[in-house]
Amino acid sequence: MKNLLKAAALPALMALAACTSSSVTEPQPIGPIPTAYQVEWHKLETYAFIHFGLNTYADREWGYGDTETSVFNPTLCDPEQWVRTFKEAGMTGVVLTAKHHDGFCLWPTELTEYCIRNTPYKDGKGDIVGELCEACQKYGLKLGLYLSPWDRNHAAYGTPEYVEYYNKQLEELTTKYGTLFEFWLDGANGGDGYYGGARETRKIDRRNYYNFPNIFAHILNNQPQAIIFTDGGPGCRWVGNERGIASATNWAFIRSQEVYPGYSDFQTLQYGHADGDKWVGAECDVSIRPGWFYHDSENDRVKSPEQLVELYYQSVGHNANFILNVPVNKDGLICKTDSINLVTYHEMIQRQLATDILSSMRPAVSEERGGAYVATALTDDDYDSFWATRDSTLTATIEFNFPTQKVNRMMLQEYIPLGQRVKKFSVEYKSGDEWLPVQLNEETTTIGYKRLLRFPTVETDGLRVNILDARACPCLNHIGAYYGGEGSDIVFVDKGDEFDSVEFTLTEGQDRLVMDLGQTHAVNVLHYLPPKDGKGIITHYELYAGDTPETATKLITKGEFSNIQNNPILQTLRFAPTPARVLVLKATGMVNAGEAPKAERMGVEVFY
Ligand code: FUL
Repeated sequence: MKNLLKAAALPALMALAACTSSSVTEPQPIGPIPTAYQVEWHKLETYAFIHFGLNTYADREWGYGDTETSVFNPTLCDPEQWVRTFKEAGMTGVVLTAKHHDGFCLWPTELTEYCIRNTPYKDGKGDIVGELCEACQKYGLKLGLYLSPWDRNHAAYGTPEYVEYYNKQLEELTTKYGTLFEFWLDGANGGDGYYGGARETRKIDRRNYYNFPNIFAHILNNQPQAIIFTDGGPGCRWVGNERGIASATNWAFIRSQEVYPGYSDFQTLQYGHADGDKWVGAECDVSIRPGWFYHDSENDRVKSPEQLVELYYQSVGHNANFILNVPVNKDGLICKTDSINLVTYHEMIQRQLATDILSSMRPAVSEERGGAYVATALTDDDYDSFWATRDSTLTATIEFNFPTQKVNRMMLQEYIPLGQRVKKFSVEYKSGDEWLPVQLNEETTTIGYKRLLRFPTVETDGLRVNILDARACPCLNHIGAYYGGEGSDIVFVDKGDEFDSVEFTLTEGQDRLVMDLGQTHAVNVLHYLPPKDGKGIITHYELYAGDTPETATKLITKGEFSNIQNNPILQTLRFAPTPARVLVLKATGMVNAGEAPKAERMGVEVFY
């Protein structure tokens, strides 16, 4: 009541007398608009990703396709443990790598021998996809599946026969495991692989080889509600990085003719395309550990609850969904640290956004469309009630007055079934008789399904949201404000990696990085952190040892830095102790051919 009186005392902001409901029409949608399935998908907000397979045992990120199936034996495997953890962490679903790039299938299929039937797990009678599906049904989580188009095991990869095989796999996964909320198709294709023993490089035309339109139709025919993830949808899109963050400005649209799996301008996906013609919301993928698969060596590098909180604000808080990977370990379980950090992060978010100061208030608005589109719709709990202005009005002011409170968080939501409209807004708080801007460290442009703002605590009795520009009359269904407590939950996610290194000098050559250690050491580990600006990233290498740069010809090891372009984390090579004064990391493949190799940091560990 108090708020109503205060609002009435502000003539400039007084709501216009409401028209009768019958004369008020619903605002027209402004395209592109989401399908009803996409709207439901946005509401899922956070869910888990699981990478599990032969790589878990072979200690690899990208299997070559030749790892023996006999290594797969998760003796304590318990998909219910995974799902219970996710539920406690507030997640709404889980996406599993039914098949990663190595071609190994976690479900018993007759289509290939390279599958769980030929493993010791449950004497070949296991079915990880089926067991996870049952666990999800038991605990009420949604299931999604990842089926890598690239297959480094299949002999026919690169020919039309493989595409047929891929469609048969799709048919099994989309008919045997109930309702799928999401289907994940990544765009990776590194070329080389085992390919039934051929061990060669196979290049495909990424845009046309798989016939993606046909694959999408196939999935949707069997699972119409499934949101298909690729670089450019059709259901949802990659956010253009594997760090789990969307830009503050984030449109849920893309120029659909331009984006396809393997899209070269992928960095633009973090913003979306303001002039896009299709609704394809962003999904932020990141792993709780540096790699996507489990590695013993990463047990002390699990993201902290504070880091996960930061990612939540930069994904869900930036109009995107948050898919957080939690690798299952060799026993078939989620590790303790991972599950503790997950649940703690969720509790921290819940605490920070526990009490909505504005709940049920009636703000003073510069204009009200009338009918059902009134100011109280901004603070009720009904998703489908929303406030709007008249069609021709593209700016507005929404003012809340309340007894003095501490505030440092806000939530804004647009009613997306009618499109994403707001292009610019600002937030102010009342300080005495003045209105001052809250101090934000990011731009206030788009809102979309959800926008979360964090700012230094203000003690105030008023908050004001100014809609400064919009594509059509603003339609907002929620504004909330919170006091999230004090504390240092704002941390840098990408701190880089720490390691001890022997002193050395580094020289960059045309195709190599030369490390002179000053004296001979028995080296057994080399670290390579790729350059942050993306220029000079090595994808394939040969590592040589010797006494001088000229005589460093003893080959220690060679291989690929898997997935380094999308996930440019510290790469660690372990090998038998090798005496060396000079180490040469020769680039045999680069992200951008022709560039000279560069390193953000390098290091070696020596064996005593
Ligand atoms: C990428 C893959 O190459 C990685 O291995 C991982 O699966 C990630 C989620 O997608 O494209």
